[in-house]
Amino acid sequence: MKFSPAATFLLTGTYIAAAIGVPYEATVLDRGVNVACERPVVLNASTNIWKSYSLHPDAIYQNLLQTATTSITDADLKQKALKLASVGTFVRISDREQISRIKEVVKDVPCHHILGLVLDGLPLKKCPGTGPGPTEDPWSYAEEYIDPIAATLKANPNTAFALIFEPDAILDVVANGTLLACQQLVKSYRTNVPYALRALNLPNVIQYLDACHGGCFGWKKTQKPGAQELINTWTAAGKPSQFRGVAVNVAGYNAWNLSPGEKFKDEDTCYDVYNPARNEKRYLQILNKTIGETDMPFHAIMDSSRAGVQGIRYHWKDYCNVNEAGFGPVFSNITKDPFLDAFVWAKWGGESDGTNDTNTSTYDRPCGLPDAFQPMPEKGQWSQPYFEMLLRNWKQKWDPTFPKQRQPAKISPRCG
Ligand SMILES: *[C@@H]1O[C@H](CO)[C@@H](O)[C@H](O)[C@H]1NC(C)=O
Ligand SMILES: *[C@@H]1O[C@H](CO)[C@@H](O)[C@H](O)[C@H]1NC(C)=O
Ligand SMILES: *[C@@H]1O[C@H](CO)[C@@H](O)[C@H](O)[C@H]1NC(C)=O
Ligand SMILES: *[C@@H]1O[C@H](CO)[C@@H](O)[C@H](O)[C@H]1NC(C)=O
Ligand SMILES: *[C@@H]1O[C@H](CO)[C@@H](O)[C@H](O)[C@H]1NC(C)=O
Ligand SMILES: CC(=O)N[C@H]1CO[C@H](CO)[C@@H](O)[C@@H]1O
Repeated sequence: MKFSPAATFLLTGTYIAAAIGVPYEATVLDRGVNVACERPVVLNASTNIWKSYSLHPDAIYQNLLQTATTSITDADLKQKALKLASVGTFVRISDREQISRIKEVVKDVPCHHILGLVLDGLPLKKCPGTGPGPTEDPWSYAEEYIDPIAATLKANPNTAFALIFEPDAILDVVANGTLLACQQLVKSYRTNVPYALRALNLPNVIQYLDACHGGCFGWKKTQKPGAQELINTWTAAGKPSQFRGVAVNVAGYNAWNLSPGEKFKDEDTCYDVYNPARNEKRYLQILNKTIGETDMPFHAIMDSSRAGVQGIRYHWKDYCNVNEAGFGPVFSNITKDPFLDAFVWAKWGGESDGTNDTNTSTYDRPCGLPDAFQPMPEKGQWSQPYFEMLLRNWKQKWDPTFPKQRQPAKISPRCG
């Protein structure tokens, strides 16, 4: 964008820099123009706020993309990469150290954007499986993680925030909650997540509690316990006014409304008798069977960042750097669904889910499965080959609402 010096003066107040001949920089000018709102933001959780706020393209991912795009040698692929230059993304806050990311990305959020944060900081994230397990949290989630985040959000009242609470944590709580080794994990989730919802119930915040994905609570046996855990968490939090509903498929690979649903290796033709939630659209309908009976608000956002290609996993639980995956639809507030508010990107495509290198701290066995892309760097590190694969497999014209869909998503089984 070109600005005359006069415009610079008016819009950014950087006239001193201009007067002494410092070159104009588009980003600097944009920051000057794209300032936060002039008054405190008040989000109405009874409405779909994505109709009035676009997901903000955060500066950290944008910088990663810029570097990655520069390194691409293929001209066509480079062109495609440039199309990501304004893609909206959530920012993951995976631990106490990453809280400082918020200050970094909040600087350039204009008034018509909303900054998305994935809060993924629970001190106990996975059940150890065997042994007695821990008897207390290793550190205080409330004091060391949530309180500083709340302080930062309160210090930016003129910026809108969308929060996703603790992706995938609920799976172990529901699936393994009775195991002795998981007792503290369950206690920790049931204390800490309600605390977070309560502490971050701020006017400039909209809340989505993570509900995992269809592979978690789509099964006949887990549908009710899964939905009930969500309801209990919301209730324990005191039914916060800024609570809007759930987030699904965060950092996942599931389809939105692929029909018939996705099938995995060794499954017979009746596979969706056991788990009818073979796409996230059906999953929301299933959750609503239980949640819809209560007064819990039930709207959703889906992470579509890596949902562009299906049928590439051997097993549903193969979650790590899935090979042949592709970028999915970018941020959209058009969903043609009664529950879904928006498609969002909640994972930075290109960032590793973990590695199969046994010598590292983020080693995870699934990252070495035959359907996982290898080799990959440690969790959270950038992988240029993986990024380029996502890009190659990105069907840009892919319409998330599938206007030409062959049949409407159905919950009824296709056999038996
Ligand atoms: C929030 O939106 C709902 C639904 O549109 C509306 O009924 C309600 O009055 C709004 N609340 C406020 C405080 O504006
Ligand atoms: C919502 O979608 C419409 C249609 O694509 C678009 O014009 C509008 O800008 C979107 N709103 C936001 C806040 O992104
Ligand atoms: C959600 O569930 C409730 C309770 O069963 C039902 O009344 C409502 O119609 C459902 N909503 C949708 C959009 O299916
Ligand atoms: C792990 O470290 C050991 C000792 O340094 C080395 O011999 C081995 O090759 C390493 N393994 C991998 C997978 O890098
Ligand atoms: C990780 O994957 C690479 C590529 O498939 C393989 O060569 C290597 O042996 C694997 N490392 C471990 C520790 O399994
Ligand atoms: C640690 C542990 O027992 N994990 C189990 C939790 O539940 C899932 C689903 O039932 C199992 O696959 C895990 O092994």
